[in-house]
Formats: sequence, C-alpha cells, structure tokens
Amino acid sequence: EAELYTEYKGVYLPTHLHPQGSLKYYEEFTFRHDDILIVTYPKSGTTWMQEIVPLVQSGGDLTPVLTVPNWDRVPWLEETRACVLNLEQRASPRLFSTHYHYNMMPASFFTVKPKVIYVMRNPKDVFTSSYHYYGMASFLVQPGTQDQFLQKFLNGKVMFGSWFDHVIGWLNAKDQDRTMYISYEEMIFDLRDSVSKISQFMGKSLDSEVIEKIADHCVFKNMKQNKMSNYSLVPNEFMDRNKSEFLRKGIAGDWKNQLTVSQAEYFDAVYKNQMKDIKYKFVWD
Ligand code: PPS
Repeated sequence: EAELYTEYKGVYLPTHLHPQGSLKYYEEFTFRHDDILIVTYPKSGTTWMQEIVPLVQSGGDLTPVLTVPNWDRVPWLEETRACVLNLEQRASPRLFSTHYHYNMMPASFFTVKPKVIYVMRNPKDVFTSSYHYYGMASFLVQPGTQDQFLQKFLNGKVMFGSWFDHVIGWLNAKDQDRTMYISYEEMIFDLRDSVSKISQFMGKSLDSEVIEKIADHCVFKNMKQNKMSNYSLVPNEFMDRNKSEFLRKGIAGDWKNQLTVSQAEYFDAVYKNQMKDIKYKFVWD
C-alpha cells in the first residue's frame, strides 16, 4: 500500500500516475483565464466530458476525438503526461482535467480564474464504478471485500480521498460565476440539453444539428467504440479487461445491483451526516 500510493496534501494518489515531478509541475503551473478545466472526483464522468468538451470546441468536427487519446486531448494536470505535452505552447482555449480537491489547486488557479466544469455523480454509483475499477487496475490497492471497500471509500482511504470532501469543497468554491455544475445523471437523462448547456458555458453557439451530432457520438454505446476514449490503448497489465472494462455499464443507479440493503442504508446515513450543511439540490436526493 505504501508503495502504490503517495500521500499528498492529505489524500492518496496512485504513485504510478503521479510521481513527485508531476505534482511539482502542477504546483507551478500557470493557467490562462480562458482555460477550461474539467474537474471530477474519479469515476464521476471524466472520460465522458473529455469527449464532449473537445467536440463542442471543434464545433462537432470528430477529428480530435478520433485521432487523439483522451489523456492527451484533455490531459490531467496532476498526471505523469502533463509535463511532456508542451501545454505552454497549446493554443487557447486549452482544455484540461483534474481530480484535485478545491483546496489542492495551485496558486495560479485562484488568481487567474480559469473556467471550471464540475461533474458530480451519485456517490453510490461512484462507489460501484470504483469497486470494479480498483479490481482491474494494477496500480491501485485491491478493493478487498465489498464491505472493506465501503469502509475505505466512506473514510476517504482511496485515491483522491473522500468523495464528500471533494464535492463539498467544490460546491463551496469562491468565484462561482466561472464554474458550471452538472451531474452525470443529468447527462444520462438528457444528453442533448447537457451538451447545449456546456456549449453555452464555453461561449460556443452551436446549431441544434451540431448539438445533436455531438450528443449522438457521446452516448455510451457509441463512445465505447472509440479506441481513443475507451482505454483499449492501455496495456492489459495495467487494466485487466478480463476483470472489468473501463467503459463498464454507463448507467445511473447500478448501485442497486451492487450494494446490499444494509450497505445502502449505512451509506445513506453517512451521506446524510456528511452533507447536512449542503444546500445544493442533487438530482439523486
Ligand atoms: S476516471 O477514472 O475518473 O477517469 O473515470 P470516469 O471517466 O470519471 O468514470 C468512468 C465511468 O463513467 C462511465 N462513462 C459513461 N457513462 C455514460 N455515457 C458515456 N458516454 C460514458 N463514458 C464513460 C464509465 O462507464 C464509468 O462508469 P461505470 O458505472 O463503471 O460504467
């Protein structure tokens, strides 16, 4: 465990993906005001947004998403590849991802104020997706039994720490006018409307046919076919597809198939306590 994870600013990070040099690079990173940053707790819709945002940017031209892997197209700033991608040379508006909590963000973020698209997902589905992901990814600590993983997840002893801290931190973020909040569930419910809202936020006015084209490309069964986004380029030794696929089910409410009744009740009790001061109206409440 000590080797697989690095503790950084109070959370576990998978060492393999986030060596010290990468963390340092991000600490010193300089944002531009028109950068667009996709922010997520892991397993909340990152990959999905890494498909939608470049397509909005390109006005529906599929070339970027069919030719560039998602991790280079909308790179994670804390991840090992960021420092070799020459991000300083990229044309504006640059597109980035991050799993950082609000209070982990580097200094430049608070002064430059780039745009943020914050994607949230029902934490019971985040748990479910994570459970399968931890089981297939060789660079993560194996989840153990479902009960054991539930304890780790609810206590934030997993990569990127506590879901509650992440969501609460970003919901309480200052400068909310530069932030768009959206949920995975809204995207499942009406993808076209979500794409339309995202394009408005990005300041791109797109025709309804273009919005429809983007939404159609980004539905789960279509996106699953895109090898630049479905993680099939990652060797099996890192992600064992015999155990689970990265684009696994792509639905809302799979926790009902995963958690026992008592596990779900326990989860809800912890949730209620942790989220008691949050006024935000979640789709899943
Ligand atoms: S990561 O590791 O943080 O980048 O993972 P992330 O991409 O945030 O989350 C993975 C889950 O998102 C699902 N996904 C989608 N659902 C619906 N539609 C589309 N197009 C889509 N793309 C990715 C993916 O299947 C994972 O959820 P589960 O529940 O495991 O299927």
